[in-house]
Amino acid sequence: MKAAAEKFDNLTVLQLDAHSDLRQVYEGSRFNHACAMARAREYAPLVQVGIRSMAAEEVPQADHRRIFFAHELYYDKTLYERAAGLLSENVYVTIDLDVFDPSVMPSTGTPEPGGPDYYELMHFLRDVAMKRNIVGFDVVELCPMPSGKYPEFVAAKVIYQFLSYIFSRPS
Ligand SMILES: [Mn+2]
Repeated sequence: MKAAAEKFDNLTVLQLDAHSDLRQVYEGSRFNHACAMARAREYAPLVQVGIRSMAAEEVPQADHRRIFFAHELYYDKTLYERAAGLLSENVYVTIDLDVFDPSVMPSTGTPEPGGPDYYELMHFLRDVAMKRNIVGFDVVELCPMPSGKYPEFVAAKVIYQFLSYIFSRPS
């Protein structure tokens, strides 16, 4: 994200995640996974989508015009358009797989109930890829379980499908 912010003007970081990850410091480190978006925001403005878990100390850190909670998205799908509308032309997308409901993606370190399903989230990613220039993305937090491998296929398909959306954008 730092490199993308150096290379591209007018960059926004779009975070899809169950967790806001806005702690300044966690367990003695500024670079703990719980601090990832506090660090990202030092380089580019953030839009956060699918959030449903925050520590009390993170609430005042959040920009409440730019955070879209899962329980609000569940009842009002037009909020996805509003989130997309906040993005600048260049967008870096960080996808924490725990953004999905655990019924879709159970293999994460910190699953949280109440997230969007596969079609809902991929529809949003397609919309973003059609309207904006995606300069990079990451997919994190896959934590495979011995009991079944379908979540690994979900993760692979998210990457494959998002790449297809990005490269099919009309020029
Ligand atoms: Mn997360």
